[in-house]
Amino acid sequence: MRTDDTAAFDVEAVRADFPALDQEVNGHPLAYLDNGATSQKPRAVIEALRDYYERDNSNVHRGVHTLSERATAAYEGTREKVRSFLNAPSEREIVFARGTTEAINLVANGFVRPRLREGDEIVISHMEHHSNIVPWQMLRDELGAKLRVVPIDDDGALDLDAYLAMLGPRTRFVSMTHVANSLGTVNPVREIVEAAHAVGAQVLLDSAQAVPHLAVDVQALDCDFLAFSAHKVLGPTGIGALYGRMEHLESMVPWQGGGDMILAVTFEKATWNAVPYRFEAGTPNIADTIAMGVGLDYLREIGLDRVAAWEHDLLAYADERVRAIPGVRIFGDAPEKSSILSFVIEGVHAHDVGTILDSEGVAVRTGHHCTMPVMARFDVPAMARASLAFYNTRGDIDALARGIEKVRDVFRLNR
Ligand code: C6P
Repeated sequence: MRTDDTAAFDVEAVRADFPALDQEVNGHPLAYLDNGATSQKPRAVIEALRDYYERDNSNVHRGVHTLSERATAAYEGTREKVRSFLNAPSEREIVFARGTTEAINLVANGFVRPRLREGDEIVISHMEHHSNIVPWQMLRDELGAKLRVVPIDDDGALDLDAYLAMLGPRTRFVSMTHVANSLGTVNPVREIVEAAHAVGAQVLLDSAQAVPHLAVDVQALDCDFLAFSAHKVLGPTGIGALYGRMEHLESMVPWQGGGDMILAVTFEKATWNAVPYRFEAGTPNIADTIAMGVGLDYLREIGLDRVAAWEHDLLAYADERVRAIPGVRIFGDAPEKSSILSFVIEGVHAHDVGTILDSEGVAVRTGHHCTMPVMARFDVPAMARASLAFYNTRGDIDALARGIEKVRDVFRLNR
């Protein structure tokens, strides 16, 4: 669908672009509220995949034949789309990776590892996804560095004062989530970056949960690196991107060796290709990269301001509906919050909540959401999480609320 800034947001027109939303699950219309795990895909993305395989399928950067040239142009075209989506200065600052996890590991191994000395400190927060904890633990254990963890308060907000107090001459790197996947907290990333720079440290933002919901401008944020996954932002799985400041990328060693990342190879040595190809060893994920660009185009056409406003309203409605149900405890009440409603029903395991909700056609995620330290912080083994997208409606939220009432009925909590 096409919209302009003044047009009202027509959610039904948007929903018509997403074939998977139009189905019944267990005899009920699907209420897909698991967008934090992965978003549904608009028809344009699905068609881009099919078109590529039907017309342009060939390898990139290698052939002089027409198909290869078409594939290369479309593949490299996505680099420009990502650049413009993030407002990066140069498309050479966009590295394709399998997703957020691989992008963080690339920075950990290509940028931080060679600079890390024993006793140096890496700063993360208590609300990180495992993908932004484990790579740093691995470096810490191997190189004798320290991992400092910024605490969060009972609302799930970052303790900014504790963060500022943690920074010092030993701080080598800060890697922080932009939006927390289990709490929805939107972190004050501009302040986080500025304070880290003041002590000479660089910052990576894990924007996996930010990019689908808010406009992200790497120049305004002044971050050094930023990572996201296409599959959370309307695109396919298995592809994502890393933004890295050119001076940092130029200084980085390749992490994986193979085809496409070299200029010349002898048995004595290899010379590296230019940035960003130096970090993209092997035949890349061509079709999914192209489709990622189509997903970003789609989101831009709708407009992230409109997306944010719609989701903000929906989250407030969901919070009000769910909070009113007795025995429900909601986690994450930070002043700045985006699109996530995590909860438990007292006396019921989150997996049972998820199963009963599914029987009502409501898809939520249950478990630790790859944030076990967050579960420990709030002293629960697991949470249920409804995560919203711009194609969700108040009807989806009503279905969620009815489903929670059903859980309470099944467990005889309504008596
Ligand atoms: N969170 C969720 O249900 P990958 O798997 O590489 O695409 O993304 C990892 C990742 C990193 N950071 C954040 C903040 C994330 O939310 C995720 C993925 C999904 O919350 C799947 S565990």
